Amino acid sequence: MGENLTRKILKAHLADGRMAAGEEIGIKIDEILIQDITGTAAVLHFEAMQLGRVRCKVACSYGDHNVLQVSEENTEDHLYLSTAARKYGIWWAKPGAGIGHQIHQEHFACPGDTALGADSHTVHMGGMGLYAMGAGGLDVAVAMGGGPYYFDMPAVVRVSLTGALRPWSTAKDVILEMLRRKTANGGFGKVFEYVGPGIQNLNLQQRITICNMGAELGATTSIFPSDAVTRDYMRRIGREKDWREVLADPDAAYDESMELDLGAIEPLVALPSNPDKVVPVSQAEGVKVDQVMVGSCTNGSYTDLKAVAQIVKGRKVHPDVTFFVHPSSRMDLEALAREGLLTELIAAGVNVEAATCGACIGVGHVPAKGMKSLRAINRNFKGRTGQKDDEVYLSSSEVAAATAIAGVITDPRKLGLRAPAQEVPATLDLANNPSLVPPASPQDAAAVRVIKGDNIQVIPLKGALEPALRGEVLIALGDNISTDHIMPAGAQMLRFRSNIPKLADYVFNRVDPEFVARAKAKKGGFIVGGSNYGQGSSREHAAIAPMYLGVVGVIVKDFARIHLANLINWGILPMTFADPADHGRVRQGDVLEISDVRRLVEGGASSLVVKNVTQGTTFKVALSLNRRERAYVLAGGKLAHTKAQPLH
Ligand code: MIC
Ligand code: SF4
Repeated sequence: MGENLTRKILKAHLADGRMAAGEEIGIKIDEILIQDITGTAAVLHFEAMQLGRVRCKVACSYGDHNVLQVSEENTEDHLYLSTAARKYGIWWAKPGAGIGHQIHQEHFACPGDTALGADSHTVHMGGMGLYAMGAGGLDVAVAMGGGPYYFDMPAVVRVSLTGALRPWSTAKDVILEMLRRKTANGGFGKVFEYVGPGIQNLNLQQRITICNMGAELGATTSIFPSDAVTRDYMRRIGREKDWREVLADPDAAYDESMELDLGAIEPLVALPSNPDKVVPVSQAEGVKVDQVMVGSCTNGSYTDLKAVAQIVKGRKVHPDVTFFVHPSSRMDLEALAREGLLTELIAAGVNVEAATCGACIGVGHVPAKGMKSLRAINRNFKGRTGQKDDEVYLSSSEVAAATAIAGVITDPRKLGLRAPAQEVPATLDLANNPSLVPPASPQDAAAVRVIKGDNIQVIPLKGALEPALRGEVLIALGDNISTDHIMPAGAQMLRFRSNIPKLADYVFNRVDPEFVARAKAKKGGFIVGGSNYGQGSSREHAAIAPMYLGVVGVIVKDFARIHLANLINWGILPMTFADPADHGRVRQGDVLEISDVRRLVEGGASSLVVKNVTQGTTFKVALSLNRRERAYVLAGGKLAHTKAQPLH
């Protein structure tokens, strides 16, 4: 039996462990991505390692989320990141260059490499034949220092694509169809490896869109081979020398397989408020919307912008709709402008905004109460726009453009237009990208001063695990709680990403504004949640800030991958209900007690008994920690554990 692509790349990068599904492995990382709202913490961790320069093939820091610098704290973060980048051997993409994933794809990504990013959508790079994952800042810092990245060996799913997309069906609809079939945690512990005759009919950017939004499946990552399509794209952008063929063996073995006929896919829409609430566009047709957006790392590329320009050409945005576009790369916008197509967007009344995450993360275009939005982006978790009662539909850029013209959700097949071709740019002048700044040479680096403003605060640590735990259930939640619910983003909060004591004041702010006061009054306690707890973003702040408020344990039905790793890294005990029915029995305000917990964790216990003191009952929870993770939890987190020794 031959080997699949995932195993081939992992084998070539294996630093520790055995590649059996579910067992922990450590891999060497080639390419690193950090950004301006997780990167300050990652760089602080890296500085604590005192290694001087990064020890990976390439690292780039992207000023992409806070491009508008709406507060001085954001600008201070950029100053810190840019000066640190120069000194430590990291590239710096200036605010306005675009969204990190797209810039990285264009400038640095090399097929066959491993990539790790302090952002969940780093999986984007899978579309170019990289094995790429998102992680918390602490894990990324270790990899920047040359240390292995540890995670559980995933099961590899063969997704066999046949046929070709019909007009008006897009790559976005392919990933929405995956979400419809598999749901938001259907990818847990899995890599989706796309193969089959259909992949020839998807261009590089379409493959990227599919892999990018694989994050919403909870997948470890997704990957396409690097083939003639990849080579053609890399030739166009002037990087053919970085191309290499990376394929699965023809007789490769897989852990699971599934089939998808591209020809059967139709335009789809995800209803509010989770990316897996997918229905055919016909079921949402006619819904009046106030806002339409095209952008994000999923839908902001040249391919999307060009499709939108072709649809709105000669038309006008509906008077009741604000239609805004955030390009994901300034180079892509430039390519569009050179073709004269930018004019079509402007003339139609589309607001062409900075190349940034922008409204995707609640910076700008916050809907008013009662407004509905349709967005060609990747996430519609409730409150993510900055409006706690928002109603966001997700779709392709084509459905979005048609809707912006009509004012109601519209099936673009009814426009009577020819479907726009899905194109990648003919060329990109990457060598002249004015927004990419190289690091100083090792000789010049010594003279570079890292500027750390007042907003860059030392990250607090937790104390060692207590002999026993006792505390109140501070909040009891249902399924699919995202890190956006736990530690919201948006302009108001993002300025405090480098200042945990201030940021912590917003934990669960949009779910329960009383949470922080309660956590402070009770001096911490427990969080109870349902299935897929911590889905979405990689932000380790969703672990650090609750830890700062005294949260000692989280008990849920099951966790999302990156958040689970972050809880362990920051010393919070992650537990799952042995009997999921117990989830419904625990109430906010119940006092829980876990006796002898420290000794049990030290002894490698795989389950614990929790006493519900208020109700006079007990229930069992599972504890799934390996030796390394136990050491972190016992010490009060990974940093606390490694304080006396180098981090890697
Ligand atoms: C997101 O899409 O939620 C973000 C903002 O890009 C996050 C990173 C963060 O919160 O800093 C992610 O996806 O990891
Ligand atoms: Fe930025 Fe949105 Fe992509 Fe996150 S999902 S990296 S906020 S564009």
